[in-house]
Amino acid sequence: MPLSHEQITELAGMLDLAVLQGKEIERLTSNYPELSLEEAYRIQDEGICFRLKRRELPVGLKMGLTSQAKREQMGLHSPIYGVLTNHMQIQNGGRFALEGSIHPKIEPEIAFRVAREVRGRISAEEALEACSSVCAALEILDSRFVGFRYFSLPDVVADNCSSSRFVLGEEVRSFRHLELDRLEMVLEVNGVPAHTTLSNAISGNPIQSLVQLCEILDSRGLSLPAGSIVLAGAATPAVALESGMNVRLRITGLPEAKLSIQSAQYG
Ligand code: OOG
Ligand code: MG
Repeated sequence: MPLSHEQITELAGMLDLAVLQGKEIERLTSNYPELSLEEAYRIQDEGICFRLKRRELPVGLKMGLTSQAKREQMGLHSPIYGVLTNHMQIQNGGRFALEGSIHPKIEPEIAFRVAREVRGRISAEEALEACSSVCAALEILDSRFVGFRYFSLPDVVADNCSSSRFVLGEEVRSFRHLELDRLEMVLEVNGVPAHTTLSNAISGNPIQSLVQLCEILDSRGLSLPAGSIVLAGAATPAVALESGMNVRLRITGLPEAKLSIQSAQYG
C-alpha cells in the first residue's frame, strides 16, 4: 500500500530526530518492506523541509553510489542523490567533533559548482559547460540506521543518503585543461595513504555523475539550481572516523581538502 502524506512526514520526523539526537534507528523497510524509491525521495524532501524550518539553506546536492567501490561496500547498486545544506559544510582545514555523530565515516570525492540552472537531461559536454569550478571534496557520512548496514536503497535515500558534513578544497575555475577521468586521488589519514585510485572510479568520469543527477532530478520534475555545489560520489570505500585523525585528500591538479577529527571534550 502506498504511504499516506502523514506516514511520509512521520518517517521523515523519525529520521530528523535521529540526526538531532545522534541515535540510530531501525531501517524503515523493516516496518515498511514495500517502501518505494519514489516514496523514499518524498521522505527525504520532508526531512529537508525540517532543516529549512531550522533556517538551514540548501547549497547543493550529493550523488551517492557512483563508484563500484562504494556499491560493493554498501551492497547497493544504483546511483542516488541527497541534499546538502550550509549547516553541513565545514571549512577546509577545519575540525569535526565526533560528539553527536552515530558512526561517521569519511570518503574522497570531486565536486562541481554549476553556474546556471540546469533543467532536463544533458550530455557530458553540456554538464561541463554548466560548471564554473571543480574542487577536491571530503564527505562525512553518518547513517541513521543501526550498524550503518543492511539497509536498502529506499532506506538510504529516505535518510538523505547518509549525509552528515562535507569539506570543499579551494575551487578551481580554470579546469578545462584537466583530464577529469585521469586524476590521481589519494585519501591520506595521518599522512599515510588509506586509499589511492583514479578519478574514473567515479562514474567512469566524475562529470557523468552530474549527467546522472540531472536525469534523476528530471524524472522527479526538478531542476538543479544555479550556484549549486554537486558532490560526484566517493571514488573509494569510506573510512571510519576516529578522534585524532588528520584526513587529507590530494588530487592531481587540484588544491587539497583537509580536516581534523576531534573529540569535543578534548577540542
Ligand atoms: C550512501 C551514500 C553514498 C557516495 O559517495 O557514494 C555516498 C552510503 O554509503 O551510506 O555518499
Ligand atoms: Mg559520498
